[in-house]
Amino acid sequence: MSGARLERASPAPAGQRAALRADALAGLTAPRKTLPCKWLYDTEGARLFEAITRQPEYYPTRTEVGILREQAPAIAAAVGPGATAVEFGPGDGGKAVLLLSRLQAPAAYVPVEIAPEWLDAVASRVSEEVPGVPVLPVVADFARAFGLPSGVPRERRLGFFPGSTIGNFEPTEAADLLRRFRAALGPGARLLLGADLVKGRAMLEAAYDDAAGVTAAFNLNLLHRLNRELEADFDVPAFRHRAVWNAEEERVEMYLESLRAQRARLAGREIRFAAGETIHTENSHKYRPERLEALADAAGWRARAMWTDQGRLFSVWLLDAR
Ligand code: AVJ
Repeated sequence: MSGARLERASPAPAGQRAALRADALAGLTAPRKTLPCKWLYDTEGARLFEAITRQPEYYPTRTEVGILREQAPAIAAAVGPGATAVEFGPGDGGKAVLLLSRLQAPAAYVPVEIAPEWLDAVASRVSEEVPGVPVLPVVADFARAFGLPSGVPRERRLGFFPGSTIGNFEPTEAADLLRRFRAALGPGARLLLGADLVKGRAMLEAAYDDAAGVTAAFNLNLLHRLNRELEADFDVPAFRHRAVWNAEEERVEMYLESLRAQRARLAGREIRFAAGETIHTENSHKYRPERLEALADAAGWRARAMWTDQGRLFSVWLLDAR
């Protein structure tokens, strides 16, 4: 497969650390403190996120997997034979295995992932569990403009973006992202997209603040990460996790709240907190079906089908490039 490359795993790249430092300094010296949610996912963060998906309150993962299983015949019929599945951010490859094993004679699987060591693991897992489907891994940051290598078949491309990862993006950024997927996949492509749906506050806030404290640990790990990687000295137990449903913006917002007035050192700077002051660490946007359709439309896609669960908690969409 010409063009696709599989790089070797590299430990904590220096460029990453510089980017983390720059983001942390900018975000923590702003009047309203904030940190980009992508930094939640170091090795420990990825492990904690995996644990979140097994919490009883966190309905999205099991609901989406249930939809993909139960609607597999309808999805496979709508997609048709010979698809090349291009997954943006494949995680552990579990959903790819589920999809590929249900599609009719998929032509290839193309995981697109920024971290080469993850990509390696996903490629091995999928090759092993879905033998006979060629795996063409691509190292790329799908959050920026990217192209697919020439070795990826052009016919019947099916983008795959499950997990409601779309929810991490502001609506205008989400539209940009869907537009980039369309550009990378080319004319005639389809996109299978998972999006979490708007629902009542209690269920949403519980999903992002589970009783076992796993989401709290996931959020607080960001401060541990700053301590580990930037030699900062945050007193982590002096912060607490908060999850709030913002009904106006239709998103769950995650914060780290300072329990008292305190200061921390970070990259030669002093960061001060008032008691009750917060760091905004993540947004998880939820969609109403009509808003998702409008978003897709604005980005050059037309909704062809939508599948949901009995409780209408989560949605899986098949979009056609317009
Ligand atoms: C990985 C972005 C889909 O928003 O539900 C879960 C991340 N954060 N619990 C989500 C997350 C806290 C998750 N996504």
